[in-house]
Amino acid sequence: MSLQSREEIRQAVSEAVQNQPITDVHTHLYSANFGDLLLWDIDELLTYHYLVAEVMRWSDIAPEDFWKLTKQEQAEHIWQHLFLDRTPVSEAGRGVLNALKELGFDPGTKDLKSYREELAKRSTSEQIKDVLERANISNVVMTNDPFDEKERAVWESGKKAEAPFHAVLRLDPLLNDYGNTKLKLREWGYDLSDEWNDQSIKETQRFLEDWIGKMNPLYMAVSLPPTFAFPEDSDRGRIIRDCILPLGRKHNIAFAMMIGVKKQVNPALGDAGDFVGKADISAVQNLLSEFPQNKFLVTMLSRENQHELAVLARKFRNLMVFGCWWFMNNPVITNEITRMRMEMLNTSFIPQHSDARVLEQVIYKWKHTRLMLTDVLTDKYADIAETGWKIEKEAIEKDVKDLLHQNFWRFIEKDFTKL
Ligand code: HDL
Ligand code: ZN
Repeated sequence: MSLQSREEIRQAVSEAVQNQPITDVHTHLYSANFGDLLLWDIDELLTYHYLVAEVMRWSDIAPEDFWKLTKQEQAEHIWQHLFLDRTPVSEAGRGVLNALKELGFDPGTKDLKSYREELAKRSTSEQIKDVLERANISNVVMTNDPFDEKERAVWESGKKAEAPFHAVLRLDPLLNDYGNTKLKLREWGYDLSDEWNDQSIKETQRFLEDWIGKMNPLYMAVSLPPTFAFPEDSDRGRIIRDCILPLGRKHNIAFAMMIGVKKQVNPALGDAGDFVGKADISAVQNLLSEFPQNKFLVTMLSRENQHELAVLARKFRNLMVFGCWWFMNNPVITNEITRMRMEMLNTSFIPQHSDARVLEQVIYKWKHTRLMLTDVLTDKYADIAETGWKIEKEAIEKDVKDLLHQNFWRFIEKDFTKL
């Protein structure tokens, strides 16, 4: 059935976007068997580090005093300053209200106590099932850090990611702090030399392959500073060249680079203390060009890097651009970035990931993304219909499936050593 009026197109787009189960390609969520590593409930929603940063602009509390409060007291402090004393118009504030609404609560009652009491009746597994169903999410990709003692213990006990959760091998301490991490790896039995030599390469690769074996990760990932450079005569440059990329080719595992974070510019704020900087994208260009048999997932944190990242993806098929990361995940920017990507890459990109740290966040992060994507796709299809091209409902559904699911899995499965 071909659609020609804008309203017909919008209706078909809205249904397709709503009905398409999503693969969420980057989150900080965990399957229920990882225990309290998975954060959920209203107090975790309210103490999300995005809201901690925002409350510090109104409250006079000293950060160190805030951290001494209980989780519930922290949540109530944020609720008072950001929700009761003023309207929660920020993206993170709106998100809490939309999460409550989609969970069947009435945010209009502003009755935090009742939300807390109702959620306390649920088990973690029940909440995971309910939240993923409401958000229509079919796959959740985790962030798994072998250097986090608590998480390491879960993996060492033999636990695995439970469907529909999938593991990712996150490597920030190895790539961004090798000097200290080397000492820990030696404690774990990896016989690393003082200088970088064949022994170091062999043992670092052994460490990586041990964890690839444990986790069966969909990709290896790292967050990188705006100063990230490649090639670079540094520990990071050598480990990427000698270990990450050879194993990526051997095991057909993508390397995800999340570039542009200035860590801890205000350490007193904890996770809320990270900042952003424009990166030199030539590092990505050099990697893509020198390693055509590797595949790279890339997202960047600075708005100023977004246009050149989209243009770079036009040059290299082994680059998959993904998400509107962190400070990019605001409607004014996600709308701009998604239109720019579609105008330059057609539908060959992954428009969003939730980056959720708290389970219920996927409800609002994906509600907001679906609203944005519906607007963008309606405009794009209307532009095409205006030329006399017939827009078919089935074609819309196929495009939406690519954007929200298939582009990721096709890229994960594609082996660039065999192209
Ligand atoms: O490094 C990352 O994966 C980032 O997403 C950080 O976790 C950041 O604190 C975050 O949650 N951003 O949304
Ligand atoms: Zn993240």
